[in-house]
Formats: sequence, structure tokens, C-alpha cells
Amino acid sequence: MAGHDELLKGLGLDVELHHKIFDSIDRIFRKTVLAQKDRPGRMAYFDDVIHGAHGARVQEIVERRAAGDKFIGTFCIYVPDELILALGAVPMALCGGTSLSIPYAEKVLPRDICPLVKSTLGLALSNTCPYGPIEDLAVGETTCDAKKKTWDILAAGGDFHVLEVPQKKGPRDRDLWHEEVVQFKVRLEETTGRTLEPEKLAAAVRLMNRKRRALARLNELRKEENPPLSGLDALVVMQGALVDDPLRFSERLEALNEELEDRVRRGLGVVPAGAKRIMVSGCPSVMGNWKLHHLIESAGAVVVCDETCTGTRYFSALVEERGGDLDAQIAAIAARYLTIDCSCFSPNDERIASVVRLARDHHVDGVVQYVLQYCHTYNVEAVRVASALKEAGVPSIKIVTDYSEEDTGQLRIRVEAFLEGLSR
Ligand code: BJ8
Repeated sequence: MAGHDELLKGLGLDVELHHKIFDSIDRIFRKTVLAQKDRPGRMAYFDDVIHGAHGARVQEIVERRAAGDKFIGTFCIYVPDELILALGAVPMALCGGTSLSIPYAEKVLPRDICPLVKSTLGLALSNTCPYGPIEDLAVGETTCDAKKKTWDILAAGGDFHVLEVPQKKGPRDRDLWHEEVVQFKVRLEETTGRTLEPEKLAAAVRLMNRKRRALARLNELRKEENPPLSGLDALVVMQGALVDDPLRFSERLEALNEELEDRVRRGLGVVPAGAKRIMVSGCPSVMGNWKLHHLIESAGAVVVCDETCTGTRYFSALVEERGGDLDAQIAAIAARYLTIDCSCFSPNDERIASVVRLARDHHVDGVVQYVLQYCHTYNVEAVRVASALKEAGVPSIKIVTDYSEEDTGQLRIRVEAFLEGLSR
């Protein structure tokens, strides 16, 4: 601990405040995730990833930087990690999932914007996030309005690159996005001082595909009649995917999947027979945010699928492996990332179809649409999602909330009433 404090001090952080914020995240983690019974043994690694995200992983990245590699902070799953990895740099998602940093953002930002954006900016402004001082480049994107304008503030503090994500998916939008990916490659080459090599890019594509396949396999196991892991644990794995080293993560996830398959063979599930199967759909739940999954599962149901960026949107498409031709590989990467159906797209028919398909595939009893307060795109898109689900005969409810614990009692009543309705 003393060594860790030295590291944080060396990075110029407010060590006391850092501990206050991250001890509180740990407390919530213990109360929710670690309080579950009969968890798969190999989840221990993923618990450590969460604990280590502000300790061991920082040290690891500091060492990588000392050896000449760069560290790239990201805030959205639209950022192509393959390019970063192929240049020997370390990508990491830096989105905030804690309410504790929000007051620091509210000194600057309006209060009535999404908690994810406020939490992220608050971590940067409170001088508590160890990744800020070691970041060689931060990468934002033009998805929602709150994020776009926050990048203008963060960009004033150092090296920042903004990817323009189009809002439609026609031929002109595809060209624009392809050009954005090419420009991102150029920016990364400048930052790293290295030139992108086709073989290294091909290896990075294979690695990310391996990681996505392992996540998809985990998701398949959640279709079982008696799922071998809880939705909360599946979320912990997903949150780890956004911060851990991709090779180590893939190996550990493949090992967890084997354990889960064994549990399935032995009939060891995590919920009593008859527990309601729920899909969470909408906004991501990034590290620090276990609120909704805990609410649903502590009410006796089980989350069997996440149609979110901390779920299927992250892993459901692979990059086509095109071997040695650099241009063809970059085109394949651009094409894969444009399949992501974030609600910032209009129209977003692919997402509506995907929600219904996933609800059927995972045999869900109901869908909880998860909307972070003031996230207008998911909130408004919820209207179309709800009516498509209704047409498919799947009941749904929309929960709009932030990161605070203030509305927990009221939400619990709504979730329990929804589950009871499913039982009837
Ligand atoms: S691809 S969902 S990770 S933008 S919840 S900040 S949209 S107001 S996080 Fe996202 Fe990329 Fe889309 Fe996924 Fe804005 Fe909504 Fe907040 Fe959001």
C-alpha cells in the first residue's frame, strides 16, 4: 500500500481523495458483487481486475511506458483498439461509473447531463484518476452531445483526438468513417513514433477477435435454462474487458468459460428454478456501477443478457481477417466498428431488430430498458424498442436513473412490481 501511495504521489494525485473515492467503489463492490453466494471460482481473477484497475494495472502501464510504449485513454467502444494494439500501445476505457466524482464535474458542467459523462470528467478534474497523468493521448468521439462538448473541455488539458462518428449509415457516412479511421491511424503513428505494420495489425485483429469470441461464448452460456453465472458476474467480466490486457483477459475468460461449461454439465446454476429471466437493454454500466443488476437480481430474477456497450454491442461483430494488405485491413476494421448500433444513429433499425432477436434467443421473460438520466438518445429510442418488444410479446419496463443511491428504494418497488407482473 505504501508503495502504491508513493506511485500515486509521484503522479501528482490527491492521494487522500483518491482513497476516499476508490475505497467507496470497493465498498459497493463488496456489498453487491462479492456478497453473492456460490460464485464460480475463476471469477476471482475478474474481481482482481476490478480491484487492480486503480492499483496493479496502473503500475503495469507505468512500466510499459518506461519501456517506450504509449498509453491511450478511450471513452467509447467506437475507438478501434486494434490500431492501438498494433502500434504496441495500451488502450483503456476511462469512463466513470461512480457518483463520488460527480460533484467535481458539477463545478464546471451543468447538473442536468448524463452521470457517465459527469463521473468521467469529475475523475479528471478531481485529480484522483491515476490514468490522467500517464495518458499519452485521449480519444473522444462525436456520439452524444454531452460527450462531444465535454471533449472540448478535456482537450484543453492535453493531447486529445476526436473521432467523428457519423449519425447515419449510408455510403457517404461509411466513407467519412473510413477516413476517420485512417486519420486515427496517422495520429497514433505520430503519438507512438512507430509505423503501422500489416503483420502487427493482423495479429491485433486476431487478438481482439479472440477476445470477442470468448465474450460471445460466455454470453451463449447465459442462454442455459439455469445460467451458470449471474448477470452481475457477467457484468464484472465485461467491465474487466474494457480495462485489462487483452491477451491475459482472453486466456482467463476462456478458462472461466470452461468452468462454466462444467457447471452446466453438472446442473449447477445460480438461480432457483422459475427465476425470471431478464435482459438489460440500453446504456452501458461501466466499472463502479452495479446498481441496476444488483437491484434486479436481489429481487430474485437473473439477468441473462445485456444489450448494451457493456454487453453484446461490444463483442457481437468480429473484424474480417484480411491478412497482409494494410488498406484492406483498415477497411475491414472501419466496417466492423460501423456495425455498432449505438442510439446516436438515426434511423437505428438494426438495434430495434437486435433487441427483439436477443430477447428471443435468451428466452427472456422481460426486458429492462436502462436509461442513464439525461441520455436523450436511449430515452427516446426506448419508445420504439418498447413497441417492437410489445409486438413480439415481450413485456418491458424503462428505468431512468443516475449513479446515486437515493432512488434505490423507489426503483426496487418498480422492479419488484415488474417481476411480479411477469409471474402472473
Ligand atoms: S457506442 S452508448 S459507449 S456513446 S449514456 S455518454 S450516449 S448520454 S455511453 Fe456510449 Fe459509445 Fe454509444 Fe456505447 Fe452519452 Fe447516453 Fe451518457 Fe452514453
